[in-house]
Amino acid sequence: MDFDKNPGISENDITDYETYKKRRTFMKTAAGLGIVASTGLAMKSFSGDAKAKTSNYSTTEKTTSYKSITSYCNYYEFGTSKRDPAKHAHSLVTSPWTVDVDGECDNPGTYDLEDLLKPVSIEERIYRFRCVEGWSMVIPWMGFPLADLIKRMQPNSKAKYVRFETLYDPDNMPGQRTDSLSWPYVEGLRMDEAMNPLTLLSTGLYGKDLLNQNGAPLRLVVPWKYGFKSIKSIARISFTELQPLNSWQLSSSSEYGFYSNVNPDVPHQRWSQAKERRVGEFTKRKTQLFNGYEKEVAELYTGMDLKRFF
Ligand SMILES: Nc1nc2c(c(=O)[nH]1)N[C@H]1C(S)=C(S)[C@@H](COP(=O)(O)O)O[C@H]1N2
Ligand SMILES: [Mo]
Repeated sequence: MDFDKNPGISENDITDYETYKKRRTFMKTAAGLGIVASTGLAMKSFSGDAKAKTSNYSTTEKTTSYKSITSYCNYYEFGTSKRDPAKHAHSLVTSPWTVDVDGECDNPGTYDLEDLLKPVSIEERIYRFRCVEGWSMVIPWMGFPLADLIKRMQPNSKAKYVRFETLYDPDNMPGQRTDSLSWPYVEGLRMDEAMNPLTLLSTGLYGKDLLNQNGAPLRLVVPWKYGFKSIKSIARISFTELQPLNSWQLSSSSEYGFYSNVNPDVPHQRWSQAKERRVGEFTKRKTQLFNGYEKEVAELYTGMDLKRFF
């Protein structure tokens, strides 16, 4: 990844979030009055639940526009430039979708996404999101705590880490026919990081199911870590005893570590991490330790030298 000097997107559409909230309120009222027509033909949406609650963990900062979030993306399976995923990710087939669960747990198996999502209630989480390249966004995710799913899989006492894999499908993911990264894309979390209530599995944003370029149909969101930890289009979840190696470590271990906590005091090998540009703004702002989620997550790292465990 390269330091991003200018995301180059102006934020004309600042009212996106207000519009979306109004639509949701309207849908809620309409549902209450029983006037929402059901055609039975529409594709099932995982994230359009008008009843979804906004979480206490949500920031009240101004959200980034839907247009920016869906057009300025990182998804190397579809190319290495920011515009590539929105142009090319339509070739990804996201339905039907299964997730393999394996490793140190009592309930391994191949699960249909619909079955995995049946018992969960989707809520809205407005999180800051910061890429290691130096840009950031505020995104209203639709999702549920990863902890909910982990508990159902019953990890055993050997399970110290959770490892995630993106779908491996070089026929439909052109980037996987190049060596821009090691494939499939892999990420990992320590078990306590995975169980932290901030850690989300997301199915959507702005009340709609994820578009392919944002990681449909299921992606991770870890708001206190650099964006690359938030792995897209998850096809496998494994419980492991050993710390997994992620794709960025495998490609450049001096630049990317396992922890990847947002940390203004630990520069990347090739650039400072002290500041960031919020997409849609011109003046850079100071980057906050743990991306501003210090109160929620600092205790996970007590006693650890975060310069060494970067
Ligand atoms: N499978 C996969 N997941 C991925 C990536 C990727 O290239 N492939 N890029 C990561 C990076 S570097 C970032 S910043 C975020 C970007 O998420 P967004 O495009 O939805 O904003 O996705 C992360 N997840
Ligand atoms: Mo990133």
